[in-house]
Amino acid sequence: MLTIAVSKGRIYEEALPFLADAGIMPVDDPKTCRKLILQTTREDVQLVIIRATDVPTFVEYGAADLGIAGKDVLLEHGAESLYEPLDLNIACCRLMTAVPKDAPPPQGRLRVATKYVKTAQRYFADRGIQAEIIKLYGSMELAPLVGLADCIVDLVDTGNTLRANNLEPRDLIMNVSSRLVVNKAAMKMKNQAIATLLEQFETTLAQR
Ligand code: PRT
Ligand code: MG
Repeated sequence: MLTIAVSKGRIYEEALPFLADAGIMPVDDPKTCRKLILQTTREDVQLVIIRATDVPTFVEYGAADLGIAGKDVLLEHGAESLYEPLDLNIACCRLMTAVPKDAPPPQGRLRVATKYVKTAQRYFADRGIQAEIIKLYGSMELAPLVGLADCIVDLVDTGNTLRANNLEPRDLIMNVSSRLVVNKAAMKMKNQAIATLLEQFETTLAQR
């Protein structure tokens, strides 16, 4: 049995065609069904539906053999313990700093609100910028508007969320896409099955 960890938000939608091309169609729709383990049209493959940020953890511990996760999540988690054989080039966006429009340069130590604490710490430290990182779990855009932070580090796609909150993107930290990750032990123990799946995913990628 192969277990694949996916989150049910935007990555799931874009991952479905890859899975389908490998003959993997979930029997239930995670949007309407509350099951967390989904059987698929392939008897030897099941999906586990989890939070995007939990995907590296499940795969690292071998609770899932494979997973699909954003590079943002992998970098923040520290994914040295995982193989990352494929860039699926889906759920693409940018991790950026953003600031209020027309804000004066902040005085003293920069306050940064983000859920990407480690990534932000590393980014500012590499540039020799003294930054106080304030961990938030959501609605980062609000922080500069209410004086909690001078800037935010968050994902940007269309830029609509920033615009709607009178913020503007400043510096690109990295381009983000979703990656296929594989548990290291599973790569050895289930090599045949995983190699076949990787080939199928590669074919799908090449056809795009
Ligand atoms: O469970 P949880 O809420 O933590 O995760 P989720 O349900 O959001 O997970 P899911 O499956 O949707 O996947 C999240 C992953 O999608 C991220 O880790 C990224 O790798 C990827 N992704 C791609 C994005 C975006 N684009 C994106 N635009 N994740 C979030 N956003 C948010 C962003 O945080 C901001 O609030 O969309 C807003 C910005 O979008 P624009 O278009 O207004 O710029
Ligand atoms: Mg979400």
